[in-house]
Amino acid sequence: MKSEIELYFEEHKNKQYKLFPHSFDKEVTDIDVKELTVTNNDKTTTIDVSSSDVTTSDVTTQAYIPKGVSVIGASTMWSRGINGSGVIVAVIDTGIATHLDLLGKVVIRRTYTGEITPPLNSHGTHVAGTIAANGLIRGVAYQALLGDYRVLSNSGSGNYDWIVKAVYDAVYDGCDVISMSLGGPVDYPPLRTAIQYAVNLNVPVIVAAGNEGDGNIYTNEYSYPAMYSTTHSVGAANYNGANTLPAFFTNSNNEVDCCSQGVNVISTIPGNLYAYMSGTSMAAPHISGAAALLIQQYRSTGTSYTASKVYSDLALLSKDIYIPGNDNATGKGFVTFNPTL
Ligand SMILES: [Ca+2]
Ligand SMILES: [Ca+2]
Ligand SMILES: [Ca+2]
Repeated sequence: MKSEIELYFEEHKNKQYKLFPHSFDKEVTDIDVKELTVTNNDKTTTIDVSSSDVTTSDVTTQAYIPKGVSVIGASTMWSRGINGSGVIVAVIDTGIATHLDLLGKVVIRRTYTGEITPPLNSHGTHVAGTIAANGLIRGVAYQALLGDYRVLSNSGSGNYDWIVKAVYDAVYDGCDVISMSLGGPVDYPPLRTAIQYAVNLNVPVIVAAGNEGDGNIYTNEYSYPAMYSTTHSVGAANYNGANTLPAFFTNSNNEVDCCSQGVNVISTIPGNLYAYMSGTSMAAPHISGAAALLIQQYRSTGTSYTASKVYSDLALLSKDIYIPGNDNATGKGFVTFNPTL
């Protein structure tokens, strides 16, 4: 006799966890690779800088700073020596491919999907680059290390229990932040319990809000684990100063905590390439990187912290946008370390 939950899994096996970009592939060019060609180890490159999403900022490093990394104000922290050093971020996703911009980054690799060949799906590598790339482009916490927890297959599907196991493993492995750019429509109690466990051990869990949004802030769309109050749920926006708006696809509900750049985000993909992708999946890793910066800062000043402190400090960094005050699409607002933005 199968349990209710086993029957549920059989019924929903391949649709529980879907990658967010796939839900609106008609609206964005998912894998729109621009000309960013690595020629050799000196990292000479050509890049299509006609796109306003890519800006050269730090001339001393020659690294391209993607728009989302720029507008989260990461360089404000970098200039104080806070760059993610000593912090490990768990990326629970499709796996992280080898990439010159991620050399030496991945210190833990676990796979739950049964796939042992390099990931073909770009999603996890893209997320990883936004957090910690350190090469031609820079992630928010470019000196942070990564844990690769591969719970979504090349086809983009996963099993709830793999994700539950990955959360426990990430805590066991000593990861300092958990980043999850995934979600499904169901509240699965073991996942709720696993996330509570991580949070109790001071590991903040940063989660994409989901892409089922209808462009209407007054209707709710739900995704788990983003709906758990123990996570920090990140919506997607397209930064445009005081006129910053939420992305039309971003889920709205009263558990959205903040937002970050989630439209036309350039980052690393397999094959030493780069691509623009959109989704709350792309917004969340900016905040995971921000959490890594906060944790390094706490440690450097001998400040003890909890996951709740990370969340509340992220809330303090959230600049109100869109409808005045906390709102269901952008939460407390657009996170930035740059007080002048
Ligand atoms: Ca809505
Ligand atoms: Ca929340
Ligand atoms: Ca607002």
